[in-house]
Amino acid sequence: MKKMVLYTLMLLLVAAILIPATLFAAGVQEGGKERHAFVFKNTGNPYGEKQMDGFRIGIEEQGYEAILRAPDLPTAEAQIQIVEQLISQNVKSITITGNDYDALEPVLKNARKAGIAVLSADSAVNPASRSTHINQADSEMIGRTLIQAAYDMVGGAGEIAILSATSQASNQNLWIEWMKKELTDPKYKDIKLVRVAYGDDLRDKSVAETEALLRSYPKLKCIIAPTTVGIAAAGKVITDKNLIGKVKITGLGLPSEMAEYIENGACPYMFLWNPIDVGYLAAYAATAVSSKKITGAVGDTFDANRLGTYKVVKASDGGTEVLLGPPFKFEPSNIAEWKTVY
Ligand code: RAM
Repeated sequence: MKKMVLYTLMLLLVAAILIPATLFAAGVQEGGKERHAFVFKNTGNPYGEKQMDGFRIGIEEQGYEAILRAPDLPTAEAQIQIVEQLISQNVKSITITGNDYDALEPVLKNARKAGIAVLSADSAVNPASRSTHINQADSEMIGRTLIQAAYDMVGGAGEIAILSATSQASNQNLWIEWMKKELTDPKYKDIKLVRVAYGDDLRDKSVAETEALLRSYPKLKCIIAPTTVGIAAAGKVITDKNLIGKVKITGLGLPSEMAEYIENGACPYMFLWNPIDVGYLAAYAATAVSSKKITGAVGDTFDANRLGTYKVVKASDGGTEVLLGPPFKFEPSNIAEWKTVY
């Protein structure tokens, strides 16, 4: 009798160890839910939080579980470690906002070899690393529009500077490339781009870089910051230093963070898309790839629930992408209505 009880206890113990291990190996949690991961550039970026919120909502409404990760600092090395952990957790998909275009390729290829769907969103990784990329808006349009905005703000002549995120961020770098192409138009012969500075999407560094630009270029008339962290930092510096009207700010900013600087005139106008929608669209693209409904090839279509049907198109880097839609202009007349939205 005692032996029977002992055997039963042993069997229960073995079952308790084996059942969760099998579930884990199949990429599901105890509750039976598939897990889909999103990796952003770094923590402490409200834009990234909104993008991840959108991803979580899109994953959860499909009945799955979302894993949201970001390193403390926006480096490729730190993201590689996170991806390695996600591979060993056997998630179904990984969507990454890359801190580097090429450096993540080996680890992302390992993920794909392990059967995990890999996509990028917001800041692309190279085509060999991804099934497709979720692009927030047309990159050429963003770059050209920001130069046109600066031209308009400085009255067609003067020194301008760019305050970017990290020097490796593929989204910012692509926009800057288009800004430079736009500047080759003879229309801009009196506009001088004096420097591209990097605030690394860190608030303090972005403040310090803005101050350094103002010190080095006392005639500076406009700062273009194609990053939500950079533009908010620049808005604060211009406001604190009483330079409103003397140095204009434009770029890509969150209405919630920039309302103050649009209302006080430091930033006459700026642009952005809805970061929640970028994440939400990524959630539907990720599950479409992981469930093998699509491969991420040109012409593939998938349903993104409240956003409608999307088509995979050719990207300028030779890979494919899904385009969310045109960016939106935020200015004094509409900022009040948007500042509570995102
Ligand atoms: C920052 C990030 C992000 C970018 C926005 C505009 O928050 O660098 O990647 O898309 O700005």
